[in-house]
This record gives sequence, structure tokens and C-alpha cells, in this order.
Amino acid sequence: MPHSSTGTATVIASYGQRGVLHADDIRLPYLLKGRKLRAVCGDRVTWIPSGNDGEALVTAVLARDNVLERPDSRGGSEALAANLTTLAVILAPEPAPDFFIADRFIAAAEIMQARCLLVWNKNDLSGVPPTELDALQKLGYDVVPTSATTGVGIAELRRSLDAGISMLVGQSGVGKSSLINQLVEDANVLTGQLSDISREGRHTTTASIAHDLGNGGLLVDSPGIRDFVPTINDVSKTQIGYTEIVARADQCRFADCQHTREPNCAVRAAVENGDISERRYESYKRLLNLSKQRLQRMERTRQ
Ligand SMILES: Nc1nc2c(ncn2[C@@H]2O[C@H](COP(=O)(O)OP(=O)(O)OP(=O)(O)O)[C@@H](O)[C@H]2O)c(=O)[nH]1
Ligand SMILES: [Mg+2]
Ligand SMILES: [Zn+2]
Repeated sequence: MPHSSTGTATVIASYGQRGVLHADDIRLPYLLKGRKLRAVCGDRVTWIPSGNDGEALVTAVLARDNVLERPDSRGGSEALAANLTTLAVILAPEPAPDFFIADRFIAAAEIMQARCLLVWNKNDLSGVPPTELDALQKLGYDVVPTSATTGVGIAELRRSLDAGISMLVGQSGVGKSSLINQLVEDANVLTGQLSDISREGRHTTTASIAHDLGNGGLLVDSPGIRDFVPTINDVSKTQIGYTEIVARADQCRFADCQHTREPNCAVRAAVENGDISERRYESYKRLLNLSKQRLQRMERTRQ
């Protein structure tokens, strides 16, 4: 019986214990070996033939560079995708942008050390980006205006996606899947194939799918997330999500300053003189509180 590892592969879709992996030039449905294994889109895995024709048995999930996760309803966290090099946050005039959600995606990218790219889609509806987006651009984030309807900006967006794993995130309806259809040749074909495969499995509606960008990179579509909050297990790390706060934190009087009520806080001083926007500071405090509340809930359930 052949039992040699066929090397490593990348998970391009996962549905519970099942999913699809991409190895060299082939896509294979897989089954995880053992109940303890967990794999998400972007995971690198080792595999062997399962014995069922054309099916892989995933024997191990390799250590992750990073993972995008959000809190689940039980105080734990749910992994959405792994090994991301770029998180592209999609915003559009319609549905009305919620910049607090955008900030939390940006914070997630900063914390997981992925590059963060902002996309102003549906610019056929409104070519003038909101002032909040200009402010984010001034902080150093690239903003690419696009229209999945007219094709404007698609070539530029494709150029700005690297050979790693990029993921499109954003509110439901901003146009993530429409952009993928413009950027990837057989996006609809793959989506159809995967939904056929996933009928055997469960959790089909929450699946992320990684498409081949053709430049060695993968592009992950994700289901719209209503209210994303990054999982932060150490509240002092919250500030890492806000580049303008990190830039000033070492001038605060206290090394462990949370920039809320402490005296001689360089961050609060910058908010007062207008160097840090009130909205972004408010956004930071909200995320700090959300993280504290989640950790307190976890503490209570442990007792
Ligand atoms: N005018 C205009 N409409 C667009 C554009 N991009 C997407 N749409 C429309 O916006 C709607 C939502 O697009 P989707 O691509 O399904 O959005 P999504 O972000 O994938 O949504 P979820 O999968 O629910 O998270 C569809 O009716 C699209 O036709 C655009 O650039 N301009
Ligand atoms: Mg979609
Ligand atoms: Zn401070």
C-alpha cells in the first residue's frame, strides 16, 4: 500500500472535517485525519492518498505564519483563514460604509502582520471617497478605487495583489465576489465545483474560497461579516492595530499606558491637538473595551 507523503499542499476551502486542497497543479477533495485536526483556507498541510479514488487524507496542518480569527459565541475564537500576506478591506458607497468595522479589519491586519490594502469599490456610484478614507490613506494605507461593474481599477488592484495569499473582507454587499469574478478567470467555475463537493460536508454557507490569481498568489473570497472584531488575547496589544497610536506610545509617561485616563499620555495629547483623529481614537477605545469584555467573559466561564 503506498504510504509516502505526497508533500505539502494548500487548503483552498474547508467545510468542517472536509475541504479542498491545491497541490502543484491539481485540486483534490480531502478528509482530515483524526478529529483533532483543524484546517482553514490558506493552511499548508501534508497529505497522502486516502484510499478513495481522487481523495486526499490530510495528515498534519503545518505551523501558521498568522491566522485571521474572530470571537465565537462561546468566548473562544473561530479561525477564518491562515497565512495571509494581504488583507484587502473593501468599502463602497452602498451599503453605507461603517468605518469602525473597517478599522477593526485594519487592526486585525496590523496585529497579524499582514499588509493592509483599502479598496473603494462601486466608484461608478460615487467617485468621491469619504473623508474617513482620505484620513486612512494619510496614515499610509494604499487606497485603490475600483468598479466591478465598469472594470475601472481592476488592473491596478490585480497588480497590487502579491504572490502570497490575499483575502478580500468587508461588509456584505460591498462587492467582494464581484471583484473576484473580475480578477480571476474561472472564479465562478471553482465556486460551483466547490459547492458540489461541499454538499457532502457541513457548514457550507460560511466557507471561504481561495482562487488562483495566476501569478503564484491566491485570492480568498470571504462571506460578508456583519460585525467583525479581531481576537485579542492581551489587551495591551490592542494599540498595535492603530499605527498612529503605536507611533506615539513610547512618549507616554507609563510604558504600559492604555491611553485612556493615564496622566502625561502622548496619545491623548495628539488627539487633543488634532494629530490623531477623534474617530480613530474612539475606534481604539471601543476595540479596547470589546477585548476587555471578551476576556472578562472568558474568565467568568472558567470559574
Ligand atoms: N454599481 C456597482 N455595483 C456593484 C459593484 N460591485 C458589486 N456590485 C453589486 O453589489 C451587489 C453585491 O455584490 P457582491 O459581489 O455579491 O458582494 P459581496 O461583498 O460578495 O457580498 P457578500 O458575499 O454578501 O459578503 C451585487 O448586486 C453586485 O452586482 C460595482 O462596482 N458597482
Ligand atoms: Mg460574496
Ligand atoms: Zn498613552
